[in-house]
Amino acid sequence: MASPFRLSARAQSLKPSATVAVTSRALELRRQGADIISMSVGEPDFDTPPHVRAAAIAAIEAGHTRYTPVGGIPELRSAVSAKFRRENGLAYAPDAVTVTSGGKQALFNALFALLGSGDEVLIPAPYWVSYPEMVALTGAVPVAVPTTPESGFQLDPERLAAAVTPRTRMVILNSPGNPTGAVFPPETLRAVAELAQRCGLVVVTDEIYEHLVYDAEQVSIGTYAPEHTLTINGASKAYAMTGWRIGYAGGPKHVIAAMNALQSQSTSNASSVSQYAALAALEGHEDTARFIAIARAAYRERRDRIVAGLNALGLPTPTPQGAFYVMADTRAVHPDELQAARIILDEAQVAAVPGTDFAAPGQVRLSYATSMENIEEVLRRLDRVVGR
Ligand code: AKG
Repeated sequence: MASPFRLSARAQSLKPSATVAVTSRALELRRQGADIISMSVGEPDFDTPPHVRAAAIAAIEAGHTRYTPVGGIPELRSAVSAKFRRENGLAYAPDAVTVTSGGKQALFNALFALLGSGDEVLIPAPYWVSYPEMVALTGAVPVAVPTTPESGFQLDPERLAAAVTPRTRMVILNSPGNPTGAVFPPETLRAVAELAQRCGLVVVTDEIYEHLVYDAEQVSIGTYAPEHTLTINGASKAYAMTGWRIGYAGGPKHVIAAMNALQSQSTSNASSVSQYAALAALEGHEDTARFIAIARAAYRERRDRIVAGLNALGLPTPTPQGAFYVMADTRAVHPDELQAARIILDEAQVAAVPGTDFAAPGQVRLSYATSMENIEEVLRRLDRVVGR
């Protein structure tokens, strides 16, 4: 008899996350004894700062191990509100803020609170793999707005405007961007803000890489069009807290309330212990800023080394201005990026994510959130693959 567990149409149409899939495969191969260097997942290789770890241990000892309010403990919502004001110039009151299990869940809740069947959502491409999948899950339609390596993957606001139709409801921005590392300058953000105001669009801006900028200025688009913007951020990338799963969003109060209603029916609240850890990261922002400065300097050095190394190998790679990814043109390895990533994994034992699900054909994404020794070794291994 056929299994009664027939998957829903929604589950059948959903692609698993390519970034998570490659990372899981690398971990599995490593468990089997293969000498894999993972350049796949976007995860800081630094440990969570000591003042944050200490706060989590203290929270456990103090018994903060129970359900919390759905949108987060009041102290953390106040600290997030203060952070938005201090670091981004954004005025989100504590009740215009919600805390989620990672930035990913903030995005998920926001899209489910705002989108309906047939709505169109503009997403500059290459994009992070999860944006179009989450949009499609809501029944809305993701619409890619291409950018090119030649322009450093900069968004052309006129191209964005040309993609607007009567069904367009939202633009998703991610600057600094994953996978491109592009940082959109103030004039681009101002043009997108004006477009949102003119056409009545929502801007969902994912600013999770805000602190990882090297040669550019990071500006929050919410300062230009506050009434059109929902801002998403989190603890993962800046504070090396990926496993703690703390994200947050600031936006109009009725949207935050709808996101909380969704959360109350799904995860209830982000981990109580992690919330106290994130609180320490935000309240101890001077210590945290010192940690970020050290990490940023290390990432910059690694970026410069890997970009120079890949270009010297004949794998054209633009210099990203932010985040910790490079997009290498791997057509010298194989014209198809899926094959190129497979060859790089099998023959060089380097795990990297093919550009396919980022809408980046011919390219492979490497995360340089790893040691300089690993980067040197990756370049030596790739030399053997490219020079075959
Ligand atoms: C990435 O590797 O692109 C990330 O953002 C982390 C993993 C994920 O996709 O959630």
